[in-house]
Amino acid sequence: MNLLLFSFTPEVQSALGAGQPVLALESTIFAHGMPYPQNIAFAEETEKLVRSLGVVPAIIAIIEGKICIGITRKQLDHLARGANIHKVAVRDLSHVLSRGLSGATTVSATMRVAKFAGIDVFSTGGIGGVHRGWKSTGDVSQDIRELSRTSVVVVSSGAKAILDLPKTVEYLESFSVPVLGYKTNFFPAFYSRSSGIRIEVCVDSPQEIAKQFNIHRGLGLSTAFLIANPVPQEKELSYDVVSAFIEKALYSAKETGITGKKLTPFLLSEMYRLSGGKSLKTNIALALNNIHLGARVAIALSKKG
Ligand code: PSU
Ligand code: MN
Repeated sequence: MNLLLFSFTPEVQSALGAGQPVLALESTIFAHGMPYPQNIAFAEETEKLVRSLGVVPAIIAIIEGKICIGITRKQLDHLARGANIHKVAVRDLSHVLSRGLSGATTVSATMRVAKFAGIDVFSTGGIGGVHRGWKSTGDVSQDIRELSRTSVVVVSSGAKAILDLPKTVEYLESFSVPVLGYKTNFFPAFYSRSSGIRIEVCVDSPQEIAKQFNIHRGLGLSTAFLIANPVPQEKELSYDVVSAFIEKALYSAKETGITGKKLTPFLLSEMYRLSGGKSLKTNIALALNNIHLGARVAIALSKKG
């Protein structure tokens, strides 16, 4: 590993050195998935929440050609404003690093960097997956591929509702990724608590997640664990309302010819516009809920040694 490519904040470095619990957080969720300046407030709140639980937050991003594990307030501001901030999935890492550019990491790149750094748990909003219309476009997120080969615990509210959820769940099975419902037997639909798709494994505590993950690793299995944690009930948006917005957002994307890596940020911003800001409130609530659970899983895993 070329350590010169990495930059740790002193807080993260000392926590990792001392074996204290650390929670990885991605930067695309706020840099490309939320409007400015609400995204700054969100990122700051995430760090505050993690610290209040006795865990060290590690926001992962690329700043001027360095992989940052933990970022400063100034770097956060730079990422949140979004000017010249690349969206960096695993395949984009070498390009962005070699040119000294800056970028926000998606689920796939954040997982990979967390693994490099020895961080076991990562909390996000929703993973990328199989896009609707995948049959003609072939658009399947790199997140799926990364979940199939990098063993970290990813705490999410399932996959974003803008996706083809049944297909995404099938892909997770094809790629041997364990999906654990947190106090649920249904795969969440991001903004809503359930997609109606059944999942087999339901867990009730961070300790149970840690126990299963330790067995998984003990067997030398290299896939990730996907924890599916539904949005809190009081913040959920009804599936019918959300579906209507998604249909409209997908139509606009088609009309304007938006595809590839621009598609997810475009659909999220359309959801924000069409819902009059409600989608953002729900997105923030579910992400904070996932961070809360992720921090508790990080503590449980650190106790296991
Ligand atoms: N979840 C959110 N908001 C986001 C994303 C996920 O609540 O913005 C981002 C994640 O970084 C995820 C990416 O990895 O969208 C997937 O993009 P794509 O579909 O292009 O692979
Ligand atoms: Mn894609």
